[in-house]
Amino acid sequence: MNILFISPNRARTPLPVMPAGACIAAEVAAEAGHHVTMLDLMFEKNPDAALSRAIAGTAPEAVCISVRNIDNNAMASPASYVDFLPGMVQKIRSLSSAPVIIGGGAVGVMPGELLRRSGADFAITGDAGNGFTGLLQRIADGTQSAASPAVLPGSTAGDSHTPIVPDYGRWINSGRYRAAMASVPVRTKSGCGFACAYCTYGSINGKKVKRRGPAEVARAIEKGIAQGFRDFEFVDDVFNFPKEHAIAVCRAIAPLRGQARFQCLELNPLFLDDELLTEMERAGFNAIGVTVESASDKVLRGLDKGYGAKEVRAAAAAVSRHGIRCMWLFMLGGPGETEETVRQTLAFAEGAMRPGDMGYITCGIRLYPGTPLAQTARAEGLLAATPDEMLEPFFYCSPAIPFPAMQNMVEDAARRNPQFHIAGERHPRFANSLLKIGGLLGLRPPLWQYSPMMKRTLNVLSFHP
Ligand code: B12
Repeated sequence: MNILFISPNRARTPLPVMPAGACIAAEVAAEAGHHVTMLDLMFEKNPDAALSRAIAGTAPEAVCISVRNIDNNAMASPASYVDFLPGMVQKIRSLSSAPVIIGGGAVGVMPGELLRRSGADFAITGDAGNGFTGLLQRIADGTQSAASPAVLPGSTAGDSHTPIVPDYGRWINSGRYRAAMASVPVRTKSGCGFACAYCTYGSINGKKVKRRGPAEVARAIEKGIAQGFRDFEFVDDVFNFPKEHAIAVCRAIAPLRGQARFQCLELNPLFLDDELLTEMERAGFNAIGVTVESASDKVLRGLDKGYGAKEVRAAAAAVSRHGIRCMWLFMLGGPGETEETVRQTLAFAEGAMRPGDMGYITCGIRLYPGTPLAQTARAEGLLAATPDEMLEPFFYCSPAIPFPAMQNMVEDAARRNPQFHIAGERHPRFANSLLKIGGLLGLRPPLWQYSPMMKRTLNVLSFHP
C-alpha cells in the first residue's frame, strides 16, 4: 500500500524533539512491504499546504498520524497540542478516502478519547509492532472494515523488535534537528512497573519491562553516529531500573566514547549510586536528570514514589561525588503538600544544585484518567470531569496550599537563584534565537546547561522577558 505518515508535532518548548516514534513506526511499515512517505511538520512554514501536497503526491491508501503530546502539562499556562487533530483528519477525509490511523505516546495515554475527538478510524496503543502491521495488512487485503472506529494494541506479541534508532535521513530532515540541538532518542527497554500515583507510563508501554540487549543498543547508536549524530538521549521510562541493565548498557556503549555523548533525564533516586554513576561517567554521559519530585516524606508517600527523603538525600550525595551535570526535577502540589513541604523541597534543591546543575520545577500535577491521583481528586471533590473531557487539562493541587501561593514561593526561589526553571515558563526571546543558531555556534546539548547563564545575563541587563 501507499502509506502517508504524518508527524504533526511543532512544539519547540523545551526544545524541538526528533520524531523518533513516527520514524520507527514508518520504518516498521516500510519493512512490512509498504511504500511509506513521511510528512514532518516541525519546520514546515505552511503545514496545511504541505498536507494537501503530500496527499496529492502520494495518493495514500492509509494515513498514519503520530501524536506525541496532548498538552504542555503546565497548570499556570496550559496549552493544548491536540486541538489541530479534528481539523487535520477532516482535511484528509476531504482529499482522500484512505483510513486514518493514529498512534504515538499521547495515544497510549488517552486512546479512546483521542480516537473520538480526532474522528480517526483506528487508534493504536503502544509500540508499532505486529498489531500495527497486521492492521495494515488487513486494510490492504480489504478484510478490515473502517465502519466502526477501534482502539487496537500496536504489538500483540508482547515483545516488540522495532528499530532502536531508525534511518532518520530516510524520513526527516535530520540536519535541521541537529542544528536545533536536538539529541537522538534511544530506548533501551519499554514498560514501567512502578505505580506512581499520577503517572501514565505503565499505560503507554505496559507494566512489564521488556529489555533490549546492551550490544543491540550499542549497534543502534553506532548506526546513529554513522548518520552524523553525536548526542544521544536515553528515553526509557526509568533508565536506571533494573540497575544491572543500565550498567550493562553503559559498558556496551563505553567504547563509543569520543564519538558520542550521552544524556538521560529519567533517573529514579532509589537506584542511583556511585557504582552506576561511575559506569555512566566511563560511558561518556555529559548530563543526567533525577526525577526526585519532592524532598518531603509526606509528599513522596502521597505520590506513591516508593522512596523517601532519606533516599533522595543519598542520591544527591552520590551525584555530588561525580562530575556529571545534573537536572533535578521536582513536581510540587501532590497530596499532602503544604507551605512547609514546599519550603523543604526548595531548600533541598538549593543545597543539591552544584554550579552547572539545574532545578526544574512543575507546579500542579496533570491528571490523567485511570490514575490513582485522578481517583483521589474525585474523592476530594476536586475533579468532576469525565475521562472524555480530560483531553482538556485538569490538574491536582493539594487543598492544603493554594496554587498561587505555591507558584509565588517557586517564583521567589527562581528570582533568587537562576538555576531554577519553572515548567511552562517561557524561554527568554533570545533563548529561542540561541536555539536556532546553537548548532552553528558549536553549542552542545543539553540546552538547559546554558539556561542559568542566560538568566544571569538578563538579570544583569535588568531585562525581564
Ligand atoms: C523522553 C521524553 C521526553 C524528553 C524527550 C527527549 C528527546 N530527545 O526526545 C523531553 C524531556 C525533552 C520531553 C519533553 C516533552 N514531553 Co515528553 N516524554 C518522554 C518519554 C519519557 C519518552 C518519549 C520517547 O521518546 N519514547 C520513545 C519513542 C520511540 O516511543 P514513542 O514516541 O512512544 O513511539 C512508539 C509508539 O508510540 C508507536 N508510535 C509512535 N507514533 C506512531 C504512529 C502510529 C500511526 C502508530 C501506529 C504507532 C506509533 O511506535 C513507536 C515505536 O514503537 C514519554 C513517556 C513515555 N513513556 O513514552 C514522555 C511524553 C511523550 N512527553 C510528554 C510531554 C507532555 C512532553 C512535553 C509537552 C512536556 C513539556 N511541558 O514541555 C514536552 C514536549 C517536547 C516536544 N518538543 O514535543 C507526554 C505526552 C502526552 C501528554 N501527556 O501530553 C508523555 C507521554 C509523558 C506523559 N506525561 O504522559 N519528553
